[in-house]
Amino acid sequence: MELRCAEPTALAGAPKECQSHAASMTTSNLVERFMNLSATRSAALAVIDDHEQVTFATLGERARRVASRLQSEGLAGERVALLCSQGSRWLEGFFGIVLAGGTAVPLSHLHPQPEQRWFVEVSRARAIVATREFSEHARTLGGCAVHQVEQLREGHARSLPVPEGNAPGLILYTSGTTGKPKGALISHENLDSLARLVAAAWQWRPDDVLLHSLPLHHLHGLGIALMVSLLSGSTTRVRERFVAQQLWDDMAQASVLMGVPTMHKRLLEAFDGAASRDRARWERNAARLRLITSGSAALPTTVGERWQTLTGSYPLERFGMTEIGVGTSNPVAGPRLPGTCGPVLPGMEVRIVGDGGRDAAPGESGEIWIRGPSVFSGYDDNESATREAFADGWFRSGDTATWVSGNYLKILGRTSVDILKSGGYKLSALEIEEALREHPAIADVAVVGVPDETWGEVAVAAVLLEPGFTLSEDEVRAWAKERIASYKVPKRVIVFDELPRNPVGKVVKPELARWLRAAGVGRP
Ligand code: MCA
Ligand code: AMP
Repeated sequence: MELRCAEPTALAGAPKECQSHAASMTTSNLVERFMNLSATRSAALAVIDDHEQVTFATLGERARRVASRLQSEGLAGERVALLCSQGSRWLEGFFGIVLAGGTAVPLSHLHPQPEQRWFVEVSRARAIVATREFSEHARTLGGCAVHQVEQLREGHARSLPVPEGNAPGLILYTSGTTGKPKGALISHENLDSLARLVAAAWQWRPDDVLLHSLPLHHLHGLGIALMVSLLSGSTTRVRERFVAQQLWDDMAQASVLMGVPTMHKRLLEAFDGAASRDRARWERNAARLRLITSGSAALPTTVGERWQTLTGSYPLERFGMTEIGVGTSNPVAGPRLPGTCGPVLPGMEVRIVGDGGRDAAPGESGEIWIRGPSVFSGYDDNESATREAFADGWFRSGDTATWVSGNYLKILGRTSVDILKSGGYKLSALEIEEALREHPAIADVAVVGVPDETWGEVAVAAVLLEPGFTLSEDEVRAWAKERIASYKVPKRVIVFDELPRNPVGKVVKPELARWLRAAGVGRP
């Protein structure tokens, strides 16, 4: 593949090494595409955030300066954590790290300090790149150096070698069936392929404007939304956080909206609660959008149908995962089947595999297995988890599904009772239990997912107390919030005298869920 760097006019001193790497480059490269865009789309707006509007040329130039400074600090090729506000500076930090051949480890301000410290430690990050507002806090996160993006981007840009496509560019932490989250190693090629395949399938155009308020420490916000839009040379309107009323107004200048089902539900609730004058304006705004997508969790058909009534189109649902990118997608043009995630995304391979590793017959269910260029290479420093996650080169998703209408994927559930999806975040019951067990008054705890209208599912903790202790729900939640992200903190904490157990003493979670329903927790 020919590697074309940004033209000197757009990026002064464009790296000569880029050309020399071109001959040996066989994989598609994230950095190459990003740098090309800063020349070919130089004057186009790449990002609009709450502070500024930045063109592709400026973004590219700033990222190269950040990379050059990181290089001179001895951080080329190293793992670097990123604690930045969402917007242009996040991208400058991210691309600065990957342009320097490093691996970015995005952190989130939604995590309390002990969790952030754990991510820094376990990822073996050598430094933290932070925006001004987070840099003081970042200094409390471990022994590594902290660099402020606003200062890094003030230096001079130097020549930089282009990293190989299979080099890890990103580590995203994802909750699993073990206590602590696992770090998914995502290569430049993985991200680039994801962006390419999704952009092609969703007919992305340079004049698209994506409305973005998803968190950037997860693949939906980072890869499926931001990278698809950015690497297509189009504009991304990034909001620091999701505010429904604001998004309705933002739609006036946007063409694509992506969200998790909880966001869609909240948007529609805000619409229903608004004054008729606002509703009329918002309805016009929504009608301008060419595409609304939903993912990360199942979209209730009632929510999808409301969007259809408002805009004329049912939201496009697709199946994605941190480890694989996007596996299937309903079509942009063509029938979208509510409650399904559509056919296989061109460029990917998806199977539904039943017992004994054979493909499930039509109408049968099985586990979703995926193969393709956006599938990650493995979990960081965790060979056994990586081995278990793959079978014959296929990634085993842990989701149970069936094909409907021939080739549309319908997700039926998960193979593990310990994985929850709440408002699009994957939560590990075991991780939450492990955190709660640290409380001196808690003798034992079991966490289960309970269906919920707004969040899809919420975590509920059933606890047994140490003799002589009392503990209120609020006390447990407040205590937990200092240790785990508040979106992981169980929405309800119920004290029991005993828990349903099997003969070997393990809590029988389906039975516990029934107990909770009997106690009035969760939908009947
Ligand atoms: C916030 N809270 C939550 C959640 N979000 N609790 C459970 N589940 C959640 N998802 C907590 C807050 O900490 C707060 O707790 C209380 O609920 C009320 O918060 P609120 O201000 O109403 O929420 P918010 O800040 O507006 O957040 C709602 C949200 C957010 C915008 C829907 O959850 C969100 O950004 N979700 C997206 C997650 C995502 O990007 N997943 C993608 C994973 P308290 O009051 O106690 O302090 S990647 C993936 O799944 C693959 C790749 C794919 O297919 O996309
Ligand atoms: P994560 O590990 O956070 O990337 O979440 C990936 C998981 O989200 C998948 O394994 C599915 O369980 C779920 N998921 C993603 N997209 C959808 C969807 N459109 N409908 C239902 N579940 C989904």
